[in-house]
Amino acid sequence: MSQSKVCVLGLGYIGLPTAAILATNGFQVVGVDTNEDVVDTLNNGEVHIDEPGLRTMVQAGFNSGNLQARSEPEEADVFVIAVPTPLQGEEPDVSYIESAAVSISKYLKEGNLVINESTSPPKTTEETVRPILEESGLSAGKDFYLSYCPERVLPGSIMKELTENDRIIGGVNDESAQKAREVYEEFVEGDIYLTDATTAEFVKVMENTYRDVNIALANEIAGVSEELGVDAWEAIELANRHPRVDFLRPGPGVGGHCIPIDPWFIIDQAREETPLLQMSRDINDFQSERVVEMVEGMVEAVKEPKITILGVAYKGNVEDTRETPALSVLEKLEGSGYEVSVVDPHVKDFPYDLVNHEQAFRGSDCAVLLTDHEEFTEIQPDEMGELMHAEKILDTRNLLDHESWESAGFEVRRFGVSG
Ligand code: SAJ
Repeated sequence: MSQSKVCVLGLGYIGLPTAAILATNGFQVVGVDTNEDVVDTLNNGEVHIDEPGLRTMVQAGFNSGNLQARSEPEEADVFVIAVPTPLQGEEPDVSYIESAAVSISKYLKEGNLVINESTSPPKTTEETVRPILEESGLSAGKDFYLSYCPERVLPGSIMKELTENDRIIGGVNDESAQKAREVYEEFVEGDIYLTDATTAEFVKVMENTYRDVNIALANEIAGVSEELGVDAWEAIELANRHPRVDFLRPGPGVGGHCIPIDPWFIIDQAREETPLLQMSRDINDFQSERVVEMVEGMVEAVKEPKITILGVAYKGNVEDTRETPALSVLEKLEGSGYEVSVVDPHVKDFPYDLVNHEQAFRGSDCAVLLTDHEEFTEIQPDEMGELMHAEKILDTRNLLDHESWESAGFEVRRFGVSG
């Protein structure tokens, strides 16, 4: 299948790495994005996504002539849809997938293969993508092939996981699944499993829903631990010694463009069948409230407190702030009349000013660690303590060496450990 021409629609966190990997594994790739800035950035030799190893691979693709960026699709052997599927409220929005399918159908030819990689509500490929493509007069599974193949890469190690992870491919028929396998086996080192399109769509959202429910369980365990006077982190560590137990970790809430979103793709299809998924979403969203309640308890004697926020990215060591729980923490703190100052060494733009450690800690009544960035473990508590009005810190990720902060004179609070 290599030497084929592939058109990748959507040059975001998944589309661009996929285009780059295909271009350095024998395919001629045209990357397409409706955002002119993205196309211009790439054609100027720049890369708009901060992901280890991505820039090198994109530039190798461009330098070899096997990767180009365009704002319109063109005729190809294979089309890959890798566009966003955000939520509108609690409803999945598949309009980006629809417009990608419409733009493909103009160029669709006999023998083509179309692969939808975008996280999709189950049945989207069969009931939304397929009819749009068949408006070309070609029939899916016969004149052209149509499959669904989700990614399962962890932001921060996308380039590695895109090749190493197993892939699930779901075809509208067996031949479509087989045709898609011929593409992925050119670069996937993991195992490739074939099924139908709807099962593959369901598997993807199940995986992230599994994680959301288990994060909610960890958050609930943290609340109970505080009631019991038990250290939740120690209890989870010990429970996970059981060969078949794997508790996740409490935190200030669930961010990112997937985990807080994907459960709604299942809830939306079967609201009455999903009380656990809905309750898990509520539990995880309530965590930001818990942060504010704990901070209020730590600064209750202070008039107009200043709060230092450490980290606004949705998780450690990434720059992405999509759906970050930090935003609701900040809005709630400001709503309570607190002054806030924000530090995040990874994030470039954010609705709040991003300052350096000294500016953030100076005159602060309490620091709150929301994101487990590695850099925060290097903060010197005694230096920061001298700048602060009161030496207090709430570590919602159990990241810091709390003994060294305590010996520097700090009152340290942690999620899952009573005060
Ligand atoms: N979080 C916790 N406690 C934990 C783990 C995570 O509070 O124990 C929080 C994180 O801080 C973050 C959010 O949950 O705010 C999501 O983080 P994550 O690491 O679970 O997920 P993502 O969004 O970076 O990546 C997930 C992965 N899915 C699974 O692990 C099942 C990845 O494999 C998917 O490809 C990705 O979603 C996606 O794009 O779908």
